[in-house]
Amino acid sequence: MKPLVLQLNPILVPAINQQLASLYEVHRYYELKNPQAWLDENAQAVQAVITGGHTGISRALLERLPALRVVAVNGVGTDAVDLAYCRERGLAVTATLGALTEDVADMAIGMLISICRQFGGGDRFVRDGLWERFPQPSAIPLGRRFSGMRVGIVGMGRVGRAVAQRAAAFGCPLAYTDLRPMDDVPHRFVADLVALARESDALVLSAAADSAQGIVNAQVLDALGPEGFLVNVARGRLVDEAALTEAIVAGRIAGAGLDVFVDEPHVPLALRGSERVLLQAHRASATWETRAAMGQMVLDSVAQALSGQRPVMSLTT
Ligand code: 8YV
Repeated sequence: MKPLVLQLNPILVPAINQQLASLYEVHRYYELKNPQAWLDENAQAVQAVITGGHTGISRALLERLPALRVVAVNGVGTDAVDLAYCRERGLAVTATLGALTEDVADMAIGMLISICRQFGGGDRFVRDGLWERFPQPSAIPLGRRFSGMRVGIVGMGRVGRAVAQRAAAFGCPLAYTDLRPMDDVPHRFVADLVALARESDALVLSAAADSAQGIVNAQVLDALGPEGFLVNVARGRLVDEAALTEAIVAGRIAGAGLDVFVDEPHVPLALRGSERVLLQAHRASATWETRAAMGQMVLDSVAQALSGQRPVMSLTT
């Protein structure tokens, strides 16, 4: 009999799904009509869980799965999994470390350039026929130069470093904040986030959200100021979303590029209605290349755990 695997959110690469199906009896929790009834019948037999970084798994569900040997997160964020509990239980929680770094950094820089140069507004101006109605160049406001902008990076992990590498290529002076300065990072460390915001033209959020919550608050946004831009490719909850919405609507910051939100897929209406923001549906890692690499890591982690090995990508065992 094939081992039973419970999948909590979809994998979008068919070849990965085919391999999963050939090796395991895969049940898609998100497609179950009656998840409780399914659990009553099958929970005891589940050996592996596959989930997304944002979805994670609740402690209550973990407690219902006594035979579980691995939670394979198809992502790098493990903030939605109770790692301390899993560690105590000797349960492997794996992540797709390193697989999505380049794509997420590309997205951060892409969004930053887009909000500085108003790609969204420019596209709509042409698409909606406004260029023909208002052909004079003054019909669209001038944008802001990204090259050379002072960029502050919040969270100097893999993604933060990849953002720094890209921003450096655009001639941007860089500074960063994190829990502590890092010996192997050549850029300036600024311990205080308000101070970093004050001396940055753009803040890029690439921090883990395991403990940090609402760190980008009204004070940080005001320090960033009416000429400043914010990009978030990490987690929505790093930002006080109500404060951000107010700052955007009042023009207390210049603009924001947001791939993540507090309560996905819900995005505050005021943000949806603002020309100052560029919105994405949590897609920073959504390329074929990255999702295939992530899927392969998930396959490897499940195989390693179920064959009794410590998964190479385990964060808890
Ligand atoms: C993914 C993420 O969209 O890595 C993460 O933590 O949030 C994202 O890159 C997600 O995990 C896809 O399942």
